[in-house]
Amino acid sequence: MKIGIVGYPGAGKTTIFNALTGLRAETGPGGRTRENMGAIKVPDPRVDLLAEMHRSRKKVYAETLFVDVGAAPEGGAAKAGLSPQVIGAMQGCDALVLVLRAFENPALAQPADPLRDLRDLGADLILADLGPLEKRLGKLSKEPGKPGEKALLERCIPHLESDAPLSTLGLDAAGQALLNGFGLLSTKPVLYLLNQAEEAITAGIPPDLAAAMNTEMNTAVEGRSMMAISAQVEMDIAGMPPGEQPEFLEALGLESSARDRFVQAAYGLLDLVGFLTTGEDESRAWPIRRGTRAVKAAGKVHSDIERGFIRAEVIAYDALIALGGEKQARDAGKLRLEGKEYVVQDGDVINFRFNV
Ligand SMILES: Nc1nc2c(ncn2[C@@H]2O[C@H](COP(=O)(O)OP(=O)(O)OP(=O)(O)O)[C@@H](O)[C@H]2O)c(=O)[nH]1
Ligand SMILES: [Mg+2]
Repeated sequence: MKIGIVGYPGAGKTTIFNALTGLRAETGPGGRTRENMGAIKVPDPRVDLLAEMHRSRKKVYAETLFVDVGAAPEGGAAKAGLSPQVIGAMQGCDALVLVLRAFENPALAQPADPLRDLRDLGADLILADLGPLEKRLGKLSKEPGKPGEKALLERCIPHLESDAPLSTLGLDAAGQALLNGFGLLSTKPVLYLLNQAEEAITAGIPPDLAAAMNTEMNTAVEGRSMMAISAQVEMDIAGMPPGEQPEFLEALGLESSARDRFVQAAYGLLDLVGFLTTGEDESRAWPIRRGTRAVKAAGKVHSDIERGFIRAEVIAYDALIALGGEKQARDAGKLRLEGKEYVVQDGDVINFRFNV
């Protein structure tokens, strides 16, 4: 899973990237043109508890890749739009974090205006999608025989022209599949990240701004959410020895770092669920798309298990923990035998039976 960090120059993208990954990419204008990439482990207390219960030698968490795609040229749809380099980097991402600057950056001429950035970035994504779709429609008009695709584009283009992202078009699975090859940006799940000044972090998102953002991002659409952090503070925390962090947080009036909350929010955007495997070797979380069938989930663990799939022995994580172990769960009738078509649920602890 890959999450792109996107925003206008000086919004704090690289600072956020560093806070998340613990890396030390160059911030400020000097680091502008570089693309930074780093992986993080998704914190999952379920893995910790399972490992404890089974005395696992190893714990494996799900991983997420973060990409700081570099700066989007300032100015919104009326101006230059996104560079091909930035568009290319965003196309490779499963979800986007749009960084909105809410602190005064002395290196920038423009004062902070997160709502302006929210609107302009939205317009930039839409503009980037229009180009390839219009080009394709032009081609299709000359080569008839693909009425389905043509009709779809004739729905998408006016929608984009009315300043609405494709995520609000209500595309069905077939439509989504047809559009897959275009690398469209406005179909991607989005997390709006308000980057606030240090002084404002305990206050959260000002109510009037939250209301305006809500209207603007249309929360009726699944896969869009927002949160506020102070990137500078988060980066400072990430760079500190763990022992010194609590005191620093307390001095700032904070209970905990925003990092874990942010990772959970970004992860939640992707509509992932996690199943778990556990034993003496390892306890491990496996991220899959919601709706994945047991046989496909088995394939994540090993292609042999998918090929030779017999059944999945499933215990819900909560039941396993509440009852205190696999034997107890089995005795209580909480172990289910599921077939290939079973849709895996978040928190299923699975033992796959297979034969190759
Ligand atoms: N006061 C304050 N400064 C911040 C915050 N986040 C970032 N900065 C500063 O703002 C400047 C720009 O931050 P970067 O992380 O380099 O921003 P960027 O979006 O990566 O910038 P470009 O790559 O140039 O587009 C740096 O000097 C940061 O130290 C913040 O939360 N508060
Ligand atoms: Mg940068």
